[in-house]
Amino acid sequence: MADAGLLRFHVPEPEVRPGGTPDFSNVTIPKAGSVPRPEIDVDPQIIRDMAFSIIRVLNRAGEAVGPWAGLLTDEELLEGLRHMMTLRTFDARMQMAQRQGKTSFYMQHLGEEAVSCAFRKALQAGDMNFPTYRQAGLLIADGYPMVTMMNQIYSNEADPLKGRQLPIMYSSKEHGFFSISGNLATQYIQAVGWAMASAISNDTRIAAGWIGDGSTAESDFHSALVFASTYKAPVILNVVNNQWAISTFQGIARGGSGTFAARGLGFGIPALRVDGNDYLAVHAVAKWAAERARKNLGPTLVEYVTYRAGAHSSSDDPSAYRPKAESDAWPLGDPVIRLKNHLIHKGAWSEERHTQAEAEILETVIAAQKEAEGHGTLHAGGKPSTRDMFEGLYEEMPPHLRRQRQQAGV
Ligand SMILES: Cc1ncc(C[n+]2csc(CCOP(=O)(O)OP(=O)(O)O)c2C)c(N)n1
Ligand SMILES: [Mg+2]
Repeated sequence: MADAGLLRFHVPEPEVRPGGTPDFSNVTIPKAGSVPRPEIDVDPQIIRDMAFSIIRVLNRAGEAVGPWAGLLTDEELLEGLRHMMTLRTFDARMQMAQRQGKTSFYMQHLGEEAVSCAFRKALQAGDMNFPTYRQAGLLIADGYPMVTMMNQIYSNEADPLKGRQLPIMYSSKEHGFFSISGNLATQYIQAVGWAMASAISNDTRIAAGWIGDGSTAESDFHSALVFASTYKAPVILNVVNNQWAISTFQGIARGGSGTFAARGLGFGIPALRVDGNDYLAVHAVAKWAAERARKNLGPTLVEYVTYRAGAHSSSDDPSAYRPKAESDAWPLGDPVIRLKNHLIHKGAWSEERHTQAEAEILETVIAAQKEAEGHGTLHAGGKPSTRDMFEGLYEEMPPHLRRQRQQAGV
C-alpha cells in the first residue's frame, strides 16, 4: 500500500449528500412486537441487546402487536392523535408567523411529535422535565394553553417570561417543564441533580432529562450518566436521535458506540431503543422507565429513533446538507399517519373524521393566534415593560443594576 505506515485521520461521513438518492439501508428495523418486555427490576446485564434493537408496537398494517402493546384505551389514543395534530398545526402557524416577521425565531417538531406527546402521558403531576427546544409536545399534551405559548413566542405584553427568553424557550413549573436553556446538555446534569434531590428528600417525584443525538457529545451528558448510575437517581434519560444536529449527521456524535443507547451500558444503566415515530411504543417504554424510577430501581436511558423532517430552525436550510426527499425515505414513517391508521384499523377513527379534526384543530390554533396577537407581536402592539427586564432575578438588586434602571427611567 502506498500509504503504509502513514496515519490517516478518520472523519465519519453521511451516506448521502444533496443531489444523491436517500439511503437508510444501514438502519436495521426489527419487526413490530419482536422485542421482549422485561420486568422492570431486570438485571441490566441481561438486556444489553436492547440497546441495539428497536422496540416497536405498530406494524405496517396498523395493528398494535407484541408485549409492549395494550396499555392505552381508544380514548387515550384519540387524545394522543389530537395532541400530535395540534402540535403540527401549531408549528406550521408559528413557522409562518416567523416568516411574516411576527417573531424572530421558531423551531418545529415535524416528524418527531410522538416523542414528547406520548412521553408526557407516562409521567405524573409533579414530575419534572428538563427539555430542549424540541419537546413542546410535553406542554401541549399536558393541557398548557397554546395562547400562552404564543405570547412567549411573540414576546408580547402577556408573555409570562416577559420577553427575557428566546422565542420557544418556555417555562412552566406547574406543568413540569423546566425553563428551556439554549445551552444544550445542561438539561442532563440538572435533571439528574433534581432527581437526586427528590430522592434525598424522600419525595415521590421523578425527573426526565432530554438531549439530542448531537448534544450527547457534550461532557455534561457523560457527567450526568456517572451521577445517575452511582446514586441510582430516579430519572429517565431521554436521547432523541433525529439523525441530524443542524448540518451534522448523527454518526459524528455517535462515534464508534453503534447506538446512542449503548452509551448507557458502560454505566450499567438499562438502555432501550424505541421507535420514536410510534406513539404506542414511546408511551410504553416511557412508562416502563418511569415505573423503574418510581420504584427506586434507578435511571433508564431511552434512545428514540426518529427523523427531523423539517429544518433545524427558522434560520436553517437543510437542502444545503441532505437530499430533499430524505424524510420521505425514512423507514419508520410519519407518527401522525401511523397512529391515524391504527385507529382507523380498530374502527375508532375514519378518514372523514380525521379531515374534520384537522379543520377543527386549525380553527382552534388560529383562534389562539388571534388572541395572542391581540397582546402584541415582535414589532407591533403590547410589549413587556422595560422595568420587567430588571425584576425577578435578585432578591436585592445590586447597585449597578439599580443605576441602570434609573438611567433607563423605569
Ligand atoms: C452547548 C451548546 N453547543 C452548541 C450549541 C449550538 N447548537 C444549537 S442546536 C445544535 C444542534 C443540536 O443537535 P441535537 O442535539 O441533535 O438536537 P436537535 O436539534 O437535532 O433536536 C447546536 C450545535 C448550543 N445551543 N449549545
Ligand atoms: Mg438531532
